[in-house]
Amino acid sequence: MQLNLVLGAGKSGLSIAKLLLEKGEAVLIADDKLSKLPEEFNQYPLCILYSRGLKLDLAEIEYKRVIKSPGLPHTHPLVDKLSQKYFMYSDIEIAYEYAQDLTFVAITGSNGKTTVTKFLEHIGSPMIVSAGNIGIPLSEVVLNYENKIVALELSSFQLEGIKTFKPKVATILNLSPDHLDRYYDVNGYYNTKLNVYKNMSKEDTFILNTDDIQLNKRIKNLNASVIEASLAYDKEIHIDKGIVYFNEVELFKIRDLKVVGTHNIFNAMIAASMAYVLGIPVSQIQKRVSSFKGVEHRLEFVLEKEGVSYFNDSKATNPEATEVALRAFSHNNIHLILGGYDKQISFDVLKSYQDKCKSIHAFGQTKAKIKKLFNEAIVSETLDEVIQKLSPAKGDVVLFSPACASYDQFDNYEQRGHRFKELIT
Ligand code: UMA
Repeated sequence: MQLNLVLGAGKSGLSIAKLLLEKGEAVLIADDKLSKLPEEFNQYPLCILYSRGLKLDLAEIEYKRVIKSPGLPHTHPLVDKLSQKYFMYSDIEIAYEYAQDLTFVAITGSNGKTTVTKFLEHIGSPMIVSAGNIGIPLSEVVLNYENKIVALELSSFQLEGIKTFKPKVATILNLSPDHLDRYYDVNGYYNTKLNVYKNMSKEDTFILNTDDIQLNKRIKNLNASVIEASLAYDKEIHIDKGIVYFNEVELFKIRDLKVVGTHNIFNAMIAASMAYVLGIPVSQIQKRVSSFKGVEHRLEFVLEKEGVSYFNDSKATNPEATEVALRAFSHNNIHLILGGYDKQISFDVLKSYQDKCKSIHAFGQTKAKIKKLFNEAIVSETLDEVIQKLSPAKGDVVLFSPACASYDQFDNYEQRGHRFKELIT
């Protein structure tokens, strides 16, 4: 019996190993850090953990196939050696080969992938389930579901290792430089993204963002049927007087969205259009689009209380992320909450947004630094204290976008975001 080699035993490695074992395959797992497999693997006699880590002697054995975890770079000596002889499959490709009765919607791009994936799942739930880079390995979904549509977030790392993967609907949301530590240059990164449509044909649909110059410059050999989308121009998917249309069909009114910012109007357009192409009824699309509150901790609309809207943006762990959040609001009625662990970085980029804020609150390790930048900042020791001091009026926005990591008072940004939500509800 030939062995499958799984490189890396994180989320995707362990999950694809389990799927292969369930299908009766033999698996050798190698990982630099893992010394013992989780207990559930004891039930599989055809599974071995290679105890010496990702060592070059692993290349001496013959394999049926080699599956590489997305986080492992090609420059890793073992990966480099094995790739001279084997195709480096991603877990996505192998899971896809075992997927029965699942329909795939692939969502990639540099920004917004997670939001669009979650948005689409929200619109189409329970028929649509999410997976992929979002944190749920595709193999897990393949093992647990049949007859579903999978909204699959794909990173460039995952797209490096696909061969036959053929989504029914796909998009590349946008292209901007990222992961340049992994690619020789920006073209290497962009070209990997284009892999998402390489197996698509006429009966499949590719949604093309015609506003993205980098993307449109590079698209070639696209055999899928193309539906064009634009925030500014009259394409098939377009906006007219505050309403998003798919040709003549009204998908939703922008004023009904709970998520804020132009980038989120675009995310909603794409998710709603994908749902429409997949046959989700327009009435369901309209209803669900307006109840999507965003991805947790990313400019997430939490609630409206006494006319005040509360947003949790705990994921904003640097000033640039807070700047994006501030730009998303057009009115000057924000109560901004900043502060946390001191990474010794400057908050100066936020200075020009002072006029948008009715009050600025500072807490945690960076409170003095923030107070120095904003004279009027109200200083507190903790987030709990900040919430007690808040006094927003009807129509105002409370924005928790701390611009700092959370480690001074919390384990992580998720815990911090949950505390914020607890305090305001
Ligand atoms: N490892 C080694 N040697 C090394 C490097 C890693 O043995 O030199 C081992 C580690 O000990 C660990 C495993 O490899 O056990 C980690 O593999 P991985 O980094 O591929 O992580 P996974 O846990 O499998 O998670 C991956 C994605 N991670 C990356 O692409 C880095 C997750 O995306 C994804 O959610 C998950 O699969 C399920 O599909 C995360 C991510 O950061 C969120 N993605 C990047 C991004 O969004 O920018 C691309």
